[in-house]
Amino acid sequence: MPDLTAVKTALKAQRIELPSWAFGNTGTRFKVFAQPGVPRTVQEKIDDAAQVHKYTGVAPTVAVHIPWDKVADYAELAAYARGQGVAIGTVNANVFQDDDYKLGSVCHPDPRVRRKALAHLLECVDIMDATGSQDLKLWFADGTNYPGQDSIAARQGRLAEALDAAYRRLSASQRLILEYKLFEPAFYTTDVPDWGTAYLHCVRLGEQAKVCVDTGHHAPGTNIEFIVALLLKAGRLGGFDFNSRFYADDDLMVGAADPFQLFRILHEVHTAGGFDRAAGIAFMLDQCHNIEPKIPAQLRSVMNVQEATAKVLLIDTDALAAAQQAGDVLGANAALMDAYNTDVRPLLAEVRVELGLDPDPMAAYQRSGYAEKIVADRIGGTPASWGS
Ligand code: RM4
Ligand code: MN
Repeated sequence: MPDLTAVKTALKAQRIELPSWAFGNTGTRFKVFAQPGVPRTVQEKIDDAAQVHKYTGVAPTVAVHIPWDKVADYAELAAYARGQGVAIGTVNANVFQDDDYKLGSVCHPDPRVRRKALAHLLECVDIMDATGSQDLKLWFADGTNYPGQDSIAARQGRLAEALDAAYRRLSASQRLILEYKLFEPAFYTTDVPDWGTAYLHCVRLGEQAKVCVDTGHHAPGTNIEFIVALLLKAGRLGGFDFNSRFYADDDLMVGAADPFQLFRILHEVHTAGGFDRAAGIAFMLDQCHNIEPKIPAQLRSVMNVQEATAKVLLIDTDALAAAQQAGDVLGANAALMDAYNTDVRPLLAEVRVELGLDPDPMAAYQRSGYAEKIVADRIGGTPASWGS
């Protein structure tokens, strides 16, 4: 059986990154439902993220999305975050919300648009230099809607050129994290549709290029843990964008739609030693809270990742290995299911108390009065939303 002290130590050491955009107003293409008390500025997004860290103790970094989180002085923003007890994490480039990008960004047929998109990627590395961020995360909405619309092969060439230039701009401690997504907004072809495409580009680029697995970016029924195991084995898993999906890129709370899938994914991470900080796996949330309150939803999400992690850490790996070696199919399956079926909430409550936190982050946050305070304080201004 795993040593409980070691399990607790691993849970205390876990780090989960929050997305700044989870705190702004979001919705679907049908409607964005505004919520009261939503941040008007990047600083207020950081304030809200800091609340999630305050009550969980494991979420000390906030990913930013540029230009949604554009400011004049990024070193100052990093200092502001430090003042709130958190740090700026991954810098996400955004080359999908400009009229110029109708036919794509770095894969666009017009070299002028490609230059503009690349300039933005390079600007994001400048921002990383100022904030001390390690990761540049690239997701491209590029693709085509109709057969014949553009050359699939030519677009791959243009993509490679832009990635090469962005990669060359990185310093030795920075990484380029390439994210794939099956479809949407393009419907016929997507220029980085799957892990294989992302992996091929990363291998060509070099060791500092890794793949991001966004759990919402696969076809229904895809075995994501298999992809994770392969990428880990190849040393090319940069990290996760965690969320839940029922149908497409739903961006719901991680572990909500299929907590067992999250457990299976994290089991592969554990098997490969990926919970070790040195493995460099980034555990990030990429979610939108359209109808639920945002800070509690982020708390719930962090707790869902912690619960799945705790269950994985409780797997009796010796019994599992012995059963696998002996061809004991049911025994091996039982070793996993025993851990999965354990109620780890009391264990996590203990971990929090040992960290000097409230055992129940959700209740502690609700009691704090912060939710009421931001509704009362944040009057006027423009609430943060997609595109601002
Ligand atoms: C994309 C992708 C990116 C995220 C944007 C908002 O679908 O998941 O990671 O930054 O959405
Ligand atoms: Mn994502």
